[in-house]
Amino acid sequence: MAAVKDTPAGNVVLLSGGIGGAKLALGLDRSLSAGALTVIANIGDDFRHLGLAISPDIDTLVYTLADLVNPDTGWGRRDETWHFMAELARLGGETWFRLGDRDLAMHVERTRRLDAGETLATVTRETCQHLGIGSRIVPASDSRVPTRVVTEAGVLAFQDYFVRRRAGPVVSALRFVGADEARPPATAMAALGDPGLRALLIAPSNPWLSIDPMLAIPDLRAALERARVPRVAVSPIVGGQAIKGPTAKLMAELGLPVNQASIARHYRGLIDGLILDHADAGEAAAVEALGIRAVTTATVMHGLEDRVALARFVLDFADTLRRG
Ligand code: FO1
Repeated sequence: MAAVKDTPAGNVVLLSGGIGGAKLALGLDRSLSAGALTVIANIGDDFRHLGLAISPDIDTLVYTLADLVNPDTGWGRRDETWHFMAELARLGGETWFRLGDRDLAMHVERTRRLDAGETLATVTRETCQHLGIGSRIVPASDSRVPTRVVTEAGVLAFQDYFVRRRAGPVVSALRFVGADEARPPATAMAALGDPGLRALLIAPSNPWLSIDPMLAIPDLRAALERARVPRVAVSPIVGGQAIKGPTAKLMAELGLPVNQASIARHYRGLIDGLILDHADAGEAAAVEALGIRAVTTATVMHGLEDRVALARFVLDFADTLRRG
């Protein structure tokens, strides 16, 4: 599809997790002029595995914006082969977290550079340059902020909970270890404080698993709280279900009604507007009662056209919320 560039000038910041957020990031990347988009990426899912530094949400964003992502899974590389995993299985190695042969190059190179003392922000920026990505992808912090999931089965590392146990154990709380001391990279703070900032967006990612690890970083939360530009989130819940992943299950386990008011309440003080799917038009009034503007559109993104259409809707809605 030929990308029709959006007209009003200004930079945009998107807070994003992995698969769902990356779809909106792609729509924004294709709608805005080159370099106008900064995506601040969740690092709560990051871990060391097989000696390698894994940053799943960064890689999902990178592969999506570089048009290299596996369209079937939403993570990892397209045209992937799995010889490494097969040989690892033959040796009795750990295979619950799958690293494809092409994806392995990303991990080996990132690990080498981090171990040589480079920052995650630098490695990510240069990876984007090598892959021809015009937008900036910036980790929420250069220091580690690993998510710990407090469950009926004990306190679990994020990928143990999410991938190995398929988000099965009932969750009672989440912890973001090191968040209090973490600082966003200078590029993230510069993007958030940019006088040319047009809008601050929150992707339709899981608010508790993917966005909260970033909001737990004091400077990031404060930047959202004091922003003078329109702040808009896209709800990840459609018709009482998560578009993808365990958001609805998690909300129920945390004792929250699985509805739009719960999402709005969670982001209260951090957003001016919430975008709902048409299916949830009946819940707009409950969101507005919380002092947050609510509008509806088609939020389920199947192809590139849907991603671009949602991106343009988000930008247009944000422009209507501009304060004087
Ligand atoms: N998700 C899975 O469900 N199974 C996997 O084996 C798996 C491997 C994997 C490898 C690299 C990568 O960047 C992502 C990977 N993911 C896998 C996805 C990822 O762990 C989760 O979807 C995110 O952490 C949640 O945003």
